[in-house]
Formats: sequence, C-alpha cells, structure tokens
Amino acid sequence: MSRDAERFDVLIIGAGFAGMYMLHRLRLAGFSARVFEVGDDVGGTWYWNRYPGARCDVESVEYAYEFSPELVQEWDWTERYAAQPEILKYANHVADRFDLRRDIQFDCRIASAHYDAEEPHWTLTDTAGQQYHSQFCVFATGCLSVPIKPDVPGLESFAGEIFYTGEWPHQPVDFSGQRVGVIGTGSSGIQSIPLIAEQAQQLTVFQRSASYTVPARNEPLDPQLREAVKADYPAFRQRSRDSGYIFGARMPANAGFASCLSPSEQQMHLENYWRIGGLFFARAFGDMQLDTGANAIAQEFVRTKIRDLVHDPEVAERLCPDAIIGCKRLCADTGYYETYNRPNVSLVDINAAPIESITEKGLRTSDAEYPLDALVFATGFDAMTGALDRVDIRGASGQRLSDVWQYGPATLLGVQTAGFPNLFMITGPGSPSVLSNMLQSIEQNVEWITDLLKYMREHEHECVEAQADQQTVWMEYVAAMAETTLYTRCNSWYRGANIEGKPQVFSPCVGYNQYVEYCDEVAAAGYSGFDFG
Ligand code: N01
Repeated sequence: MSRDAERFDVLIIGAGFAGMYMLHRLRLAGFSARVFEVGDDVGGTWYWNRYPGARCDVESVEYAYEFSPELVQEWDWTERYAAQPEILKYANHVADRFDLRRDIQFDCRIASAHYDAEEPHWTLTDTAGQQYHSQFCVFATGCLSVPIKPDVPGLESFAGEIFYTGEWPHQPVDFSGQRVGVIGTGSSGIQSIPLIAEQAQQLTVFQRSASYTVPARNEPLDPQLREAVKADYPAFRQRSRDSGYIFGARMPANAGFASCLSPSEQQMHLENYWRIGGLFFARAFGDMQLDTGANAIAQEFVRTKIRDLVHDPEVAERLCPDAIIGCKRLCADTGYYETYNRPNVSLVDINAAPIESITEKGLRTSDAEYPLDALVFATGFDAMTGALDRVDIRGASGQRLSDVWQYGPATLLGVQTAGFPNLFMITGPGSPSVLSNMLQSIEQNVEWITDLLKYMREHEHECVEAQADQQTVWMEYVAAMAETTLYTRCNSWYRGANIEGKPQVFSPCVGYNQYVEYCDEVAAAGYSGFDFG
C-alpha cells in the first residue's frame, strides 16, 4: 500500500444517479465509501448534456428515485418530460438532502483500477497520481457518457466555434446571427435542432441517417395528476413494472399484435399513440419490436406523417427513414419535422455527398462548401462500454478488462465480470439498462449489490467473483433474448455498431421483469453463480 493512500470499504466512480444512490445505500448499510467524479458537481449525463432542448424521454414522474417516500413527496416536477435543468436541479436536491457531497471528490478522474489479489484490495489511481484503496470497487459510469468526437479532416483549422452536445458549455450559447451546422440526427440532434433553428440566422443539418421520431407532446404537468401520482407512488411504480415496459404507468396497455387487428384498427391504434406521443408509440402493437410485418406498418405510418408535416416533398423524402422502427432507439421531439419548413433551415444528405473536410470557413462535402460560424456535433456516444474502456482496469491476474472484452463485454447479470473480484458495475452490459427506465434499473442494481455486500459481511466472505461458466450462460441468454426481437437488425449504438471496429454485441438485456426475478432467485440461493473466498 502506498504511504499516503486512503482506504475505504467501497470506492465508487461516477456521481450521476447511480453513484449517488450507491453512496447513500452503502452509508445506510454501514460501509465507508468515497465517490470520484470528473465533473465539478453531481448529475452525470444531466451535468454534461446541457444542449438546447435536452430533455428526458421518460415521463418525469417516473424518471425519479423511488427509494425515499419523503423525497417523492417533497419534489414537484413541472413538465410531463423534465428538461435538463430541472433534472440537474433534482440531482442537486438529492445530493443536498442526503448530504452526499462530503463523500464525493469532484474534478477527479480515475485513470486506473488495479486488483491486488494478495491484500486483497483494489487500488484506484487518479490522473494526479493520488491512490485510494478499497475492498470493493463500483463503476457507476453510465451507459452513454463518452461522447464521440469524429476526427474530420481539417477540424483544427475551423475558425468558428465547435460544440459537442454531450459536453455542452455551462454558459448559455447564443447562435443569433450565426450560420450554424449540426452533424448528427439522433436524439441529441433532434432535440437541439428546433431550438438552434429559432436562434440561428441559418441552420444546415448534415444528416447521415434519417431517424424515426415521434412528437413528445411535452406539456406542463397537471398539478392534479402530480398529486394523484404522489398519493400512492409505490402502486404507481408497480403499475410501471406490471406494464412490462418499465415506464408508462399512465398509458393504456398495448393494442395487441398487429396481425390480430384489421388495417383500420391498426391505423386507429397508431394514430392514438402518435397523439399520446413519445416512446409509447412503440406500444401501438405488442409485436412492433418482434415482427417485421407489424414493424413495417408502423414505419409506413411515420413516413406518411413526415410527408404530411414537411412541406417540401424532396426534403420530406430525405427525412423518411427506411430502417426498422425502434431498432435504433426511437426519438421523441418537439417540432422536429416542422423545423424543416423554416426558410432558414436546410438539410444536407451526407450519405449522397459525404463530408470531405472542415475548412477554416466551414464544411466541405463532395459536392458543395457550406460557410459556417459554428459547428455542433450531435454524433452520439461510445455506449455501454466506453467509460469502462477508458479506465485501465486490471483484474486478479493483471489482465486488462478492455483486453478481456476485446470481442465484446461479458458479465453475470450486468453487475460483475469473471476475473475481476469485488468489482461491480451498475447497469452494466448484460443488464436491462438502456432498454428500461434507467432510474428504476439503477435502484434495483444498487440495492442488489448492497445486499450482496451485507451478505458477505454477515458470512465473513472477503471476495466475490462471477463464475466464468455462469457468465457464459448469462450472456447466451442475453443474446437469445435479443434475437427474439428486431433490435439486432440494424447498426445501432445498442450493439456498438456506431463505432468502426468496435465488437458488435447487443448487450442490454431484454425483459426487465424476468431480469429482476432472476436476480432475486440468485440472491435467495446464496448468490448462486458467484464464488466467495
Ligand atoms: O446519438 P445517436 P445521440 N458523421 O448515436 C450521426 C440518449 N439520449 O446522442 O445513424 C456524420 O443516436 C449518426 O448517424 P448514423 C438516447 O438513448 C437520450 O443523438 O450513425 N454523422 C446519428 O445520426 C439516445 O438514443 C435523450 O448514420 C455522424 C447521430 O450522429 C442516445 O442517447 C437525449 C457521424 C448520432 O446519433 C444517443 O443519442 C439525447 C459522423 N462521423 C440522447 N457519427 C433523451 O431524451 C455519428 N453520426 C433522454
């Protein structure tokens, strides 16, 4: 142990919703813990993604912690879908209310985490060289926390300002009078484009793939509805779980399989869910994500909407995706398609004419040059494994996690990986994570991990490690579940396909309720599948 190292029971990396709750839960259980956070405050994804229009696509009354009845009662969401500033305010409120900051070290990036099997303990080293030791280590680093910064030739020569939606400045950005370019039309682009268009003199959107987006239908939250939800919050959240979708307790059940409906009934349900808005659209048919025929009907419905909403037929066609709807994550927008009716907005198809370079004055594609004062990259994230890959994590025999996962991540239940004793992940690959309501998955994972640590303390176990064969069985199950759906039929970030050369493994676990049941069974059986030492 180094001379000036500090020692804790548990070291946690990341002070987003996962890291904050992990700290709180561990404290309640009597463990000493320290959190490390790169940012200068709490909030994780909501700390970094401050771009105009950033908003959650899960309803605010559900995108909230459930563990504290007092917290539920004292917090009032103001909109159906909370915007980034309000979610960040909530994260800060939680940090204050539970006095979390005294155990969080801000402005601190952990560079390495090495396991010493002799001691045994984990040694974390930050970028300033300070070391910390602990029996356990928990990565609460999020699934979408490492923005992709495309290496476009000439980028450094650009005289204007460059922005990344995933690392937006803390001060307001004013695009008034500017010619702005946005690259990327996933959720971040789709949320920011309408607001940038309102400010900019000219907005040029560079689209590689058209995305499907459904109107979010955001609105102020009806105080009566808010109070009704609070009046019996546990039952409300139970309805979310019972829905099988993990969010949308207020929504009607799905309309059944498309094949059981007449064409006019199919259109009626699609219309109804388009009117309801947001990701709930995927519930218009119970088999939208399972059957290509059902999916094709929904695709055509959205393309018809795009053609209705966008006045210029050529622009409308460019905005029409032809992929499987929901295979890449569905987006929820406010006025996205309508934005293309504005005289100051143009859409460039960079599939037809690829970006060749960034110049001092703007952006050059294979058939034109676009003068720009500012350029916004809404180009997504190194999802699922990106944050773990960026730390030099080494296990019991000195092996690097990134080497062990060179053909794709493998975990048991998404919380542990074989060869890395006493190391945990919250909402790691192999757990439902991004296919669920993240807050609910975070609470479940945190509570399960804390119970495991308490079990170890009671049974005087020093080490826990996922069994390699059980991990294989689990990842085969995750893959098999994915294969029952249409999620594997496109190049999405869910499976790492948005990054050239990244192994393509669909790692979120389909089926939240079955996952939780399985976690509970494992715990009840004395954590079967895990070795203790
Ligand atoms: O990223 P994305 P995102 N040159 O990967 C394009 C969550 N989120 O940040 O599809 C040109 O979806 C890329 O094109 P293509 C949510 O889960 C949630 O928007 O690869 N273009 C695509 O159009 C979401 O799904 C909210 O052909 C390039 C876009 O950039 C996830 O985060 C809000 C390119 C990237 O889209 C990711 O969303 C925001 C290049 N080199 C985000 N590289 C909520 O509402 C990429 N693209 C909660």
